Amino acid sequence: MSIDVRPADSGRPVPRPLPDLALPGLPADFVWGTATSAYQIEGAVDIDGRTPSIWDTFSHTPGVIDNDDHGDVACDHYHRMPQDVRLLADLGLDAYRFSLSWPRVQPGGRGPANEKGLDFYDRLVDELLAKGITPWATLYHWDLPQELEDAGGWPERDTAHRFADYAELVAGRLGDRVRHWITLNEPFCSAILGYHIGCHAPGRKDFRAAVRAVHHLHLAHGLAVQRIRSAVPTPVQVGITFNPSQVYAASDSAADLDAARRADGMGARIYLDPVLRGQYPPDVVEDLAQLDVGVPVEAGDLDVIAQPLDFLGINYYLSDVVAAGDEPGLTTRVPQPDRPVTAMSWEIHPQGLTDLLTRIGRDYPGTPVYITENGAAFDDSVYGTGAGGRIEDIDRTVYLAEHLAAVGRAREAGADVRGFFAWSLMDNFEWAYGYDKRFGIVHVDYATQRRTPKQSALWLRDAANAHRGR
Ligand code: IFM
Repeated sequence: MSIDVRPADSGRPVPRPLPDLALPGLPADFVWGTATSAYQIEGAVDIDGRTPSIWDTFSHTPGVIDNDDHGDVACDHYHRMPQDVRLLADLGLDAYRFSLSWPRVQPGGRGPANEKGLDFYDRLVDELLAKGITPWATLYHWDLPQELEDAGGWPERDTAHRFADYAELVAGRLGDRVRHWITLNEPFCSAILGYHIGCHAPGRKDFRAAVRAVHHLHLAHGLAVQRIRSAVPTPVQVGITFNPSQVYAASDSAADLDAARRADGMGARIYLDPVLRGQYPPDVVEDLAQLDVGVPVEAGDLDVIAQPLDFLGINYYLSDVVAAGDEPGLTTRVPQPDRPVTAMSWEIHPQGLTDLLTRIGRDYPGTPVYITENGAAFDDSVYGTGAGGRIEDIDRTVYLAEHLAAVGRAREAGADVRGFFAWSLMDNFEWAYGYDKRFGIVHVDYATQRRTPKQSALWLRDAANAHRGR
């Protein structure tokens, strides 16, 4: 396990100073929040009518997840939700971004809503509002109902229409209280990791299918925006969350510059352009055509996909330096040994976030941005157990402070960034890495389900308060 539990003060290193609470560039009305997703925290996978998603199937496939972990219990949030909302209230942040489990709300992905499933989110929203926390609902954070995958999954156009129906069911029930909606979380991961690389559910390895999935996820988004807007009274805020790569060329050589263009095309512009500009980037379409891969666009699709949005969600963890690969058309990632890394071996590069936000502000003007995820896994040390236990996660605290400072710099350079959600509220099921990688600002002892705010949570609370002038 990546957690080191020691008796209070034994072997405790000399504490490093906490980062400054003053973060230039962040205004008093900046939104401070935390984020989670359904499969990563809820557990209760076969309760109250929920049916399996692709992640239940995938995580129960031997050998695909570290330690063969799965989300059957996770943080047991389904049963501990009121306590978790109290925890959020104690942190005093403005907003909480959660996702809904599609197969909990609409078992099998078709037909009427499962009222018991919707009741859970109904109660969650009420608990949040009662404590003055603004709910931000994400409709899809990767848990496609298994039956829809059996029917072909995201490479099939019909899945987009099924998603629109689901969006309408949820918006119809929660839309009187939820004002902030995110259609999809990181469609790159759903399409490329799920259907091309195969390290995420459903674990397929078929590039053509992955490109079809990209387009149908876009279509699902556009259709869902239309349904949300018709189901929810104004003022409603609807957006989508992408995790675009921030790509740098390893050198100024023509080959490396072209590698960077291609990596940016498939990692960022193939998502941003259709949704925010109503077209696929011509160079990306050309690159795909060279591989004999087509994007399955039908008449009218791009008009649906490019619905006006109220905000763009950006998830940022790392940037990429790339060079031309050994064969034409291939790119290779060039490690940067001078950069420190997290427990995921992800290079820490806050300037990449400034550069990404500045670029989005320049190339896609007019859409406010929220950082809907940023955070880091580190191997935490717990000093003392039980109620007196504490987690001095200075690396995570510094990571968050440096990335908030990077947002401040982007704002000063003109980027319209309005909020920041730390990933994650609590340690949880980190997909193919299971429970060993801890991203939480609240520690979870999985044996007892005890939650303990880490130093990073307390620092975030204090930083938010300092910026609100409290
Ligand atoms: O845990 C994930 C989350 O579900 C989506 N964005 C990245 C996080 C860290 O890998």
